[in-house]
Amino acid sequence: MSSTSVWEYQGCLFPSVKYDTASLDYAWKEFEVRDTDVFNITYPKSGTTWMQEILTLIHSNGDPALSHSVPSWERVPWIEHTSGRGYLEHRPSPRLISSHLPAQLFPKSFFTSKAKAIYTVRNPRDILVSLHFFSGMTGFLDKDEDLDQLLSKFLRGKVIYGSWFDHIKGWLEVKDHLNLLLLSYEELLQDLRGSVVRICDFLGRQLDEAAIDSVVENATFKTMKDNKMANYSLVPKEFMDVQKSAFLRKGISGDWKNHFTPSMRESFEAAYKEAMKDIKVKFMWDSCQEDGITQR
Ligand code: PPS
Repeated sequence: MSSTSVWEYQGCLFPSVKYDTASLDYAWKEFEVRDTDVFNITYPKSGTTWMQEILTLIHSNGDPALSHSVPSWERVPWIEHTSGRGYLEHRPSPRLISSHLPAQLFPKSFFTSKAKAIYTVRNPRDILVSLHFFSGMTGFLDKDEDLDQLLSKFLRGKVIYGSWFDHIKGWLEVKDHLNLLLLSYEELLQDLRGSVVRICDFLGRQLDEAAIDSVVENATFKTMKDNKMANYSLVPKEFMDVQKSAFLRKGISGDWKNHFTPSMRESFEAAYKEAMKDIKVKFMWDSCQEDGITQR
């Protein structure tokens, strides 16, 4: 597929499928955030689908019926998709909403609301590997490139949703003025139950032990991989071919070590060090290149 598969809106690249100027304008300028809304914000490949599952399960008190009968993208839809308005405008509260948007293109009304948001971050090295396999299984992203070429685009921000560095910095800059919980994919991996409890506390949801157990059980990699409402096997093959690469592919941290060459490591480390030098938050992958976040 040629590079025309992505297009630019306000300086940021978007896939040509599921997005257009009207949908991005709607999300940014028209969408009316309610104080009861709960947002699942991520840069792509950082754990969006995982959080969609966790939020659905928390909101149904651990009952997996909804997450096993309605696709994840309908349960916790993306505001910026062309289908966003239709799914969300008349949905009763509380709405669960996903978004990959950078802070500067996020609904303006969010910043004056009391809505809650969870921003899930992931080691960008693993995001890059995940994105590479994802690009290979979709019919709407460039796939004629090796990981090295994707790395070069990633470091220049010439990938969908723009620069990871800008995304992170943009959200970290505003987080203290918002109802925002910062979580990492690696924390979810390390302690799923503890993370679910943290999310419940943040959302003010009181689930009993059995309900929490059910959230955890139904949000494991294995359960989600077998759940056709979460594994994207329902999507037509021309858009996502799970035979080429499963959407829930490996579900681990540190896979980048199996794919980065020494020269890729070197260029990534140099770019990361420079771009992140003023960042106050210390990510655990910065010290052991594996795990979640700690605040400095
Ligand atoms: S997307 O396309 O942006 O919505 O993708 P996203 O859901 O953000 O990220 C996909 C990666 O998340 C992994 N994933 C999980 N890992 C562990 N446990 C669970 N339950 C889980 N659910 C999704 C998924 O496998 C993708 O990562 P990779 O590294 O490709 O396996």
